[in-house]
Amino acid sequence: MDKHLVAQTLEEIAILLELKGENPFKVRAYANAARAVESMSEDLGAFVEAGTLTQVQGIGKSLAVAIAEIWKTGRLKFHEELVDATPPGYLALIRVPGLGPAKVRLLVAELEIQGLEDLKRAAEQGKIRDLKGFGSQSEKKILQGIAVLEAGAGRSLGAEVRPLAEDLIGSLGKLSAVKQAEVGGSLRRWMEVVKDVDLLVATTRPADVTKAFLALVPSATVIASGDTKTSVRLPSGLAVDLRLVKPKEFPFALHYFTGSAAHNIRIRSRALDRGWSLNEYALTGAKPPPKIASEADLFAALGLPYIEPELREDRGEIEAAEAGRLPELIRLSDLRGILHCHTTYSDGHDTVHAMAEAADTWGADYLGVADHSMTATYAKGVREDDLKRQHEEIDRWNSGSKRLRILKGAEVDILSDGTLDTPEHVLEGLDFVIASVHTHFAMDEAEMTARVVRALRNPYVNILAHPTGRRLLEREGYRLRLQEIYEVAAAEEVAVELNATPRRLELDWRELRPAKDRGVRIAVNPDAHAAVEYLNLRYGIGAARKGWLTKADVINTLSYEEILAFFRSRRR
Ligand code: DGT
Ligand code: CA
Ligand code: ZN
Repeated sequence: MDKHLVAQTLEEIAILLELKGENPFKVRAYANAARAVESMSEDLGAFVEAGTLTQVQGIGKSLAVAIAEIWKTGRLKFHEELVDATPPGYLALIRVPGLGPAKVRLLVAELEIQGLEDLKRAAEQGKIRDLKGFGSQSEKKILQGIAVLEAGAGRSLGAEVRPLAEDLIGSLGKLSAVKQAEVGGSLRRWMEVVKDVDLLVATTRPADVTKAFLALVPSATVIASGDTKTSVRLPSGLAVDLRLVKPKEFPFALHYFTGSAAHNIRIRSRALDRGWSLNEYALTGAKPPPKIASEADLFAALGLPYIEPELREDRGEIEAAEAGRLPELIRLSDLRGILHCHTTYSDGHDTVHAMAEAADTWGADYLGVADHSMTATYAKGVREDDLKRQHEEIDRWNSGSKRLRILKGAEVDILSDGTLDTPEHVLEGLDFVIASVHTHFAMDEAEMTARVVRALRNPYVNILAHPTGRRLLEREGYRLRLQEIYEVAAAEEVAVELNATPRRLELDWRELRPAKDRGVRIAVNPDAHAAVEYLNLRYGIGAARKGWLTKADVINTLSYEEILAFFRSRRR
């Protein structure tokens, strides 16, 4: 059994209880327990066996019993009863962006809506706008939400499925029957959105491995299972494919099933040019190919240096490899500072002190605190006197014995005319300023571009945050002439953010090279609203590597002194 599946079941119970209109404390208990299980660093199974689950923060007595039941049987009777008692379609409705439990209950009660199709019809026929709490605008939003769901159907955020995939591969790798085990597919290439999970194992005992795999995902539906491949679907809808190959086939299979398909086609034709034939199991031909024991050997046989999985998109990596001009990709360990973090002064969950302690433990040299500014009432923006108190707190920390320095920053709103929402005398007191668009998304491309350009020219602005406002699988970004943004950002020496929140991950990795080619520097920022969200940086670095970024392209690889100088140089 895998802890992520336990967490998913608990999370779903929280949603089902909320839909039922249950006591909010009960709802929160399940949601908290789901989070506790998800973020546990110890082995959940050991706690279950020892009967010590209640020692884990966030898990009470009855939840401990529930978790043990899921762990041991792969299911939970209470969960199944809830699913049975929930009108069909409820769970689909709650996934529509903007629809919370209260709205779903109302739609069902008033319009007898039972699923997405009913909802779509009702919205198209204009039946929703007259309900209490809805309007023609929300009707439009519902239709957009359904379209997004339809487009993203069956796809998941990479970050959401990666922990599960890595844990599964870790468990498989420990089996004595397994020689090698890797995650493949789009997940290994660090795509931001993935269709499924591809796992790859080298073994001479496929039946044993298959049996062990199925025991790890007891609640899954088995779609197909044989000696070379087992496909399952998890209760969440996520498909997982396990491929089993012989040890000598592993390098070929790993390369093939990592993809992308476009990259594979290029590599296969390279093999053909050399008189060989390449497939997922072997390199063969009249002229005997060299011995291949790894992916690196395979690339070498084809006259290429090793190409990192993130780059395998046929976007120039083969040409660059051939010319010896592959970038030395940035690593997580290159980051020296963490910028763009929220605290309890605005909508963050942790105090300045807690964020700083955690950043210090993480290994950062500096932390850039950047709470929302005043007009951001949607995010509890900080008032001026509160900001003063925050600065006193920061000064106290900085004069203490800790190695980590805290930078005073703010995330200020770019108003619709391109001015900032924060007065100059406040900006003056900050070490750095992040500017972002959080309102009035529905501008045309020219207006939005002019708005952002004006903000970039403001001498206090240092970083343009989440430049297009997209939410993966939820909404497209607003329209913006990015080329123009790059030119101005480069000239003004304003960094552009690669926001590492899994649902944002933008600038999109496909845009990083065009930006960098124009001279734009990038800030890989966690946009953390809690210290645990420093983990986002891993996903940010995945996207940065996918976008060919090196250490030199990213400002928060600079030392504390260097980044301060970078921020200050703009104001002169
Ligand atoms: P996904 O699942 O849509 O997020 O993306 P992938 O890349 O994981 O695609 P998937 O799971 O369909 O297949 C895994 C890999 O197998 C893919 O990256 C490359 C390889 N592959 C699959 N189909 C083909 C194909 O028709 N031709 C070639 N050359 N490779 C393929
Ligand atoms: Ca895949
Ligand atoms: Zn923001």
